Amino acid sequence: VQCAGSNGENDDDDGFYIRRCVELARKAVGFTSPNPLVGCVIVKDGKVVGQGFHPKAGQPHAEVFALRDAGDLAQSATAYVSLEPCNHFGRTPPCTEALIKAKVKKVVVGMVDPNPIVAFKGVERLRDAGIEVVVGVEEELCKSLNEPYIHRMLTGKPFLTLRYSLSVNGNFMDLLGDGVTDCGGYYSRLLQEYDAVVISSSLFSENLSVPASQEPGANQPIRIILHKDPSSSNQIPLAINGVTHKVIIFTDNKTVTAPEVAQQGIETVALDQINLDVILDYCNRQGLCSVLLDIRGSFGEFEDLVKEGIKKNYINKFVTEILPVWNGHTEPDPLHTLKSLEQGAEVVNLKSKASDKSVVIEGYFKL
Ligand code: AOF
Ligand code: ZN
Repeated sequence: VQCAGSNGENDDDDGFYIRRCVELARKAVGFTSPNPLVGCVIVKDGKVVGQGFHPKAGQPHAEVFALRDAGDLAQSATAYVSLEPCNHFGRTPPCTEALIKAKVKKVVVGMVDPNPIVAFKGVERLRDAGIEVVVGVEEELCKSLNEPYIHRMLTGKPFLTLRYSLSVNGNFMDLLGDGVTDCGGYYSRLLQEYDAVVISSSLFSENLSVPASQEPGANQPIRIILHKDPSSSNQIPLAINGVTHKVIIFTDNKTVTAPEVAQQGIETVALDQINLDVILDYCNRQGLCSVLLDIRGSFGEFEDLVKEGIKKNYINKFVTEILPVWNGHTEPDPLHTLKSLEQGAEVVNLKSKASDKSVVIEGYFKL
């Protein structure tokens, strides 16, 4: 690939190639946890001679694929990586050694790896080997690529997003504006980015849509089903028939799941109390970096979780969809109690996107 006006030697080109790394890294969205999304490009004399991305935990890192792609051309070339190359033996050997062995001349790094085993050590190792290293090119972009990974690395908790739909006059709604089945719709794309989605068991009993990413070959998040209503215990296995993605049911000790649940290989976790601490700890132990709390169905099941999330600063992000409907659901809604909470929460970095079906607003809780 010839890039007009780039020779890999000036700062503008550095940004260009790191943006290309991020583009490559995104090909694996949803598949890399607990590992980050990483892309790598090898550039020589203004030409891309190798590129790669990290496809999945356990598989080689981005640099290894890019170096393989470049072959001998990697010698004296510049390697661009969206995340600091690792300097440790994990499931795979250190990328620093692969870069040194390939005799690259320079390495441009998007951001330092927040993983304490790696942080700055990768950069140091490369510099010790006489390689020129530039750190922090398109850093904000690289950070936004790996929000969940960075958050879990720094806090030991998965990145948590709250999703819900409202009518234009602010009532909760079960519906999704673009429908779960719309490929390319915001909901399907949103799901694809998450490792787990927490849903209400009433989505099954009320015959609402069970979330799945519709994009071809997309990541299907693990469904965590909250099962707190004893009266619906028999409906779960019936509705789960035909669902091929991984499902975990969290029950409180008062509810029992029907024997068919276990027969379908669905794991049931019985808890004294279903709360966010337990859900997030469980996900963290499973190596899941991101969790979507999808508020539909039985709103009451989410009320305490949302309250706990706001109180303990566990909620990182919200995604609100406003539907072209007046009224909608009139039941008590999960955010209702929050209206009387003394504690407020500041949200920042708002973004909105309108289609003919809805307006989607997202933003971050200032933690
Ligand atoms: C990179 N490039 O493509 C990735 C990196 O168990 P391992 O061997 O896969 O190591 C996982 C750690 O390596 C992960 O936590 C992160 O610090 C780093 N991931 N590093 O230079 C990559 N995936
Ligand atoms: Zn590595």
